[in-house]
Amino acid sequence: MDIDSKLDKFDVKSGDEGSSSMQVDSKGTAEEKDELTDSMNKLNVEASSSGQAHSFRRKPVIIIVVGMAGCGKTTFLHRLVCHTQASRICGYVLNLDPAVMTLPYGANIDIRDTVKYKEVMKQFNLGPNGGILTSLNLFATKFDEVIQVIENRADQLDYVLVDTPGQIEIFTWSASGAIITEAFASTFPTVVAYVVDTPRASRPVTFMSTMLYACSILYKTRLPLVLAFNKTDVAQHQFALEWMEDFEAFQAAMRSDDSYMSTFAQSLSLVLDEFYKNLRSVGVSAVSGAGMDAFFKAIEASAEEYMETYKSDLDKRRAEKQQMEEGQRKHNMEKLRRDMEQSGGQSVVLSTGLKDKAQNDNMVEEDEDIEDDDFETFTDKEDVIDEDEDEEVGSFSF
Ligand SMILES: Nc1nc2c(ncn2[C@@H]2O[C@H](COP(=O)(O)OP(=O)(O)OP(=O)(O)O)[C@@H](O)[C@H]2O)c(=O)[nH]1
Ligand SMILES: [Mg+2]
Repeated sequence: MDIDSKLDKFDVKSGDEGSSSMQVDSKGTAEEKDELTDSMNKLNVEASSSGQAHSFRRKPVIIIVVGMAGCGKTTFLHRLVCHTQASRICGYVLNLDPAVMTLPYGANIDIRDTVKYKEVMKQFNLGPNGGILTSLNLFATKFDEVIQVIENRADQLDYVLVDTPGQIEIFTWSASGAIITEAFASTFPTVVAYVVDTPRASRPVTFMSTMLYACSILYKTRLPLVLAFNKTDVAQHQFALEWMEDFEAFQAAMRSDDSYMSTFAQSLSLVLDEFYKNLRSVGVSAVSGAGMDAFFKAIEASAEEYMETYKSDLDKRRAEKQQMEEGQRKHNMEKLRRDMEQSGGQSVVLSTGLKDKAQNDNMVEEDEDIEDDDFETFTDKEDVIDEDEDEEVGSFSF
C-alpha cells in the first residue's frame, strides 16, 4: 500500500520543529473532495485486506513445550522425537531457544540459524536474558514465514514440537511469545505442554507455585494445557494427582510444612480446585521414555477440545478485534473527511497528540505570518479544547 504517494497527492506535509503535526492543504473543490473520498475508501479497503490470513487446518497439532528452567523440556522434546520416529508418527521440530549450546535432537527449524544470540547481546549491549528476549523478538517478526513453511508441509505432518527458552517468562510473558503462540493457534490446533520437575514439586509450597504458574499460562494463552510430570524415574507423580483431586490431602501435607506460606498455600488450594478440573495430567520420564503413549493420548484429547471450544473462542476474539479496528478506522476516516470539508480551502492542522504547550506556542509563532487572524483570538480555554481534540486525532492511523 503506497500511503505516501496517496498522501502526497493531497499535499500532506510533515510539521516542522520535530513536531508530529501534519498540515493538509485542501483546495476545496468538489472534484478534489470526490477524489479524496475515493482515495480514502481505497486506503480503507487495502488496509483491511492487509492482515495476514492463514487458513485454518486441523493438522498438524502444535505442541508448545514450556516449563521452569531445568525441568527437562529439551530432554523431553528429544524423547518425543524418538517416540514419533519409533511409532512412525510424522513430527516436525522447532527450537525457539537461542541460547542453547547443543541440542540432543535435530531441529527442522532452529532460531539459532537466524539469530545469533551472543551477537545480539553485543550489538544491543544486553545481558543474557535481554539477549534471549531480543533474539526471540527478532525471530517473531518473521514468524509468518515459519507458519508458511509448516503450512506447505501440513499434509505430511502429524505434530509440530516446539522447544522454548529456559527462562519460562521470556516465552510466556513476552510480546514475541504471545505473537508466536497466536500465530500457531490461529492456523493449527495448538496445545501447551507444561513440563513439571516432579521431584522438586514434591514439596507442597513448590507444588503450589508451580501450579499457580501453570494457571497463569492457561489464562494467558487460552489454550488447552497438558501437565507433564517429568522425571518420574526419580519420583513418582502420584502425590501430585492426589493433591489435585483432593484439596484436603494437599492441606494435610501443607500442615506438616511449617513454612510461613503454609496458610496462604492452603487457601490457594481451594481456589485452584476449579482450575485442576480443566487439566489433563500425565507422568512421564524424558530419560526412560515412560508415559509417552499417555502423553500423546492427552494431546489428542486436548486437540479435540481445542477444535470444540478454544477455536470458536479464538475466532470470536479475532472477529471482535477486527470489528473494533474497522470501527476505529472508519471513525478516523470520517473525521479526516469532515475536517477537510469544513476547511473550505483553508489549511487543516492535524495533530497527532502533541501536548507540549511550549511546542504549541512555537508553532503559533511560526504560523502567525500566514494566519495571523486565527491566532489572535487564541485563548487558554481554546487550548484546553484543542488538547481534547488532540487526544482523538492522536489515534489517527492509516
Ligand atoms: N532423571 C531424569 N533427569 C532428567 C529428565 N529429564 C531431564 N532430566 C535432566 O534434567 C536436566 C535439565 O534437562 P534439560 O532438558 O536441559 O532441561 P530444560 O528444561 O530444557 O533446561 P533449560 O532449557 O535450560 O531451561 C538435565 O540434566 C537432564 O538430564 C528425566 O526424565 N529424568
Ligand atoms: Mg532446554
